[in-house]
Amino acid sequence: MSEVVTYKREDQIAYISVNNPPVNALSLPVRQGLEAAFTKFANDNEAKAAILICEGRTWIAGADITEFGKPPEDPWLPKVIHQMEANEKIIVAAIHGTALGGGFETAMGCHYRCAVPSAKLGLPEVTLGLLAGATGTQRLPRLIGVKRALDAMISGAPFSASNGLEWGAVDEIVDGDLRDGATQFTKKLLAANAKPRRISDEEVDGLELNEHFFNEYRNGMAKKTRGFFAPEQIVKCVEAAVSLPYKEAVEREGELFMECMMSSHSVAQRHLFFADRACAKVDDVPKDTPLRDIKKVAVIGGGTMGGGIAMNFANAGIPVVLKEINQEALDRGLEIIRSNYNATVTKGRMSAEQMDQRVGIISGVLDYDDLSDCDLIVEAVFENMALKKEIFGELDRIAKPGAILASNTSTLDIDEIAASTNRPEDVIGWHFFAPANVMTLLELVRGAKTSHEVIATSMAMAKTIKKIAVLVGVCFGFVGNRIFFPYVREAQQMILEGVPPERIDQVAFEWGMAMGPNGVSDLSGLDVLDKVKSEWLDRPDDPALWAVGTKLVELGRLGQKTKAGIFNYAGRTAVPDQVVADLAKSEATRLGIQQLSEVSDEEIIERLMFSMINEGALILEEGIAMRSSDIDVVFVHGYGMPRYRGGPMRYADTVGLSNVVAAMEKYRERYGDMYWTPAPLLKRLAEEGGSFSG
Ligand code: T1G
Repeated sequence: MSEVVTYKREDQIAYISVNNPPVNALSLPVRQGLEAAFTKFANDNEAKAAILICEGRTWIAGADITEFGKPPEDPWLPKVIHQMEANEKIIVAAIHGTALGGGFETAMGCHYRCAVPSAKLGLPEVTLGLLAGATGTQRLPRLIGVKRALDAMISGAPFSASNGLEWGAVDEIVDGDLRDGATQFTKKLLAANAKPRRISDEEVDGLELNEHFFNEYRNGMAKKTRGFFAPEQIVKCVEAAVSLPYKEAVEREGELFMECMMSSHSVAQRHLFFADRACAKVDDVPKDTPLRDIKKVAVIGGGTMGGGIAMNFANAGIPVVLKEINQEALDRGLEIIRSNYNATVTKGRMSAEQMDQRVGIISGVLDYDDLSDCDLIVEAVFENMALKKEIFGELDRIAKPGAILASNTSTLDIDEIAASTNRPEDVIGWHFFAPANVMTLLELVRGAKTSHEVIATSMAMAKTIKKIAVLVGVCFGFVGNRIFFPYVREAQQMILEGVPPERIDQVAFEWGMAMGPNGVSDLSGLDVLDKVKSEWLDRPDDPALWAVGTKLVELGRLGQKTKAGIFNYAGRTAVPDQVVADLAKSEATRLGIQQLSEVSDEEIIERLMFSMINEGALILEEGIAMRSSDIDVVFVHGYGMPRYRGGPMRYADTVGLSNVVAAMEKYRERYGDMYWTPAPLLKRLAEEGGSFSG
């Protein structure tokens, strides 16, 4: 037996235990251990039943993702699962934590399953651009029905043990000690002379399926899964489950699994799985850096952002004080919060009691002195450096020693803000993304003097409020917005060149972006972008930069909030407007910008994406981002880039850096050096045949 899988018989029951921290992933030693253990079980005549159980915090959480992309090593998981299932003696899975992917497939290879109430089960492979390739696409439909199985595999969302019991994936919920409960359950089965239940022997219940079922299912998922490879392969696997004998269908599943595994989408999503975790690691901040206790938080500014920020802390059970300049503004701010919560309750995603709990720990004040007992103060007023420096001067006066002073600025210099205090080591940027109570991304902006304690505490607190925190350096726009700026620039440049804005957005949407660049500009407000331009002191010397937006702002067309911007808005639907086309044409004439007779979809994507990639390379060279995958995390969590593209830097690797540079040289010919000179890092990596992700 391997040390990661042990076998111990007590009376008639063999306990086979997996112990492979941190999540009992099915690495090669585990698969080898399971194969040996179940061979021993089959030959152990004293053993009448086996319980498969896991040490540590969870049941097997899946195949070992670190092994993907390497040559597969025998025994393959399907082989181990079929060996277990074929056993003549019953095998019971005792589940706690998260039985996910290959872990849940292993549990389905057992004859019976019991679980503690808090356990979760699921097949989230689609989040890695994969499918449940160890017979999961064949077993789950047999266990819980075709529609439910498809929903579970296309969404990748886990379900609870109680749902599992209701649907048939779990046979017994075990209260109290899992091992004891599983033992009782197994003895009950033995007493009833229960036989091995082999799911592969069972037919898929096709009653709910008419001839149109699968195509209707495909149409239903199309908008959400557009351009994404794996979901269609999952549907094909389930079609095979319905139409082919089990063995043939499993072979089909294996073929489609390998196609997913080799896809650029899966490579990108596996990259992001580790990138999401890597960004929490700050190379120069020791793991054992002491953390400050955050018991009470203040938010200055009760606007949309301030209200959303306050909600994050209240949601985590941390008392929040909202500070405004007068009672009317404060009441308005508290009302924003209440209406946000009401909307969530109305959607059934929160109970009224939960809302009351949260609202109950949010209070309002008008004086800075009332913030003197707060451990973290987040300034969230509008983007004006003078105002922010004035506020931080006040905070320096009233805040208790050791209080963390954070600014929600989206672009401005944290060092300059910190210089308005006598405690720059306690100052840091906490850049939330709108809506602040929804978006998972949080850019933490370290100033030159920000202390390790403040950084470590901020990273830990970000996790507490369920944010993905990326630590970035000081520059205009930090990482996210600084990369977003060229994306908007190229979109508006193409509008000036005569490309309809709706075409640009459609191409970006079909590429996978949640929303096109022009729709996003209208959503965040063209006036906001225009204000950013005025604060961007070292912006490119280019009169055409965001000129369409500036012109529209002059006309009072600010975007969605005025029902007209680059598009007109009937509700949230963006409708093209000839006024904008005409305005763009006259601006192009004024600026001497050539109209483009035709633009391919490929050019639209290249100009939108490669301009961002080049900015990302500059950011890396300047040390503003610690690693290229951090830039990917920012873009996937903060700007609606699809995970199956992996983020801008991963996408560059997918395209090939030499191809990116060649395309840039093409645009450099047309537009000159200002925007299309490849960053030195990008050029060097391309010449070396290298990549950003290494
Ligand atoms: N393989 C390898 N390492 C893994 C892993 C996995 N499956 N899951 C987690 N880790 C590492 C992770 O990188 C981190 O490492 C540490 O464990 C703690 O993870 C054949 C093909 C289980 C809900 O997709 O969803 O099975 O950073 O920080 O927040 O059909 O991990 O500490 O060095 O996330 O408590 C399917 C993926 C795989 C589940 C726990 N399974 N994991 O969350 O901790 S594909 C999954 C998770 C598959 C089969 C297919 C979460 C978690 P480090 P963590 P957590």
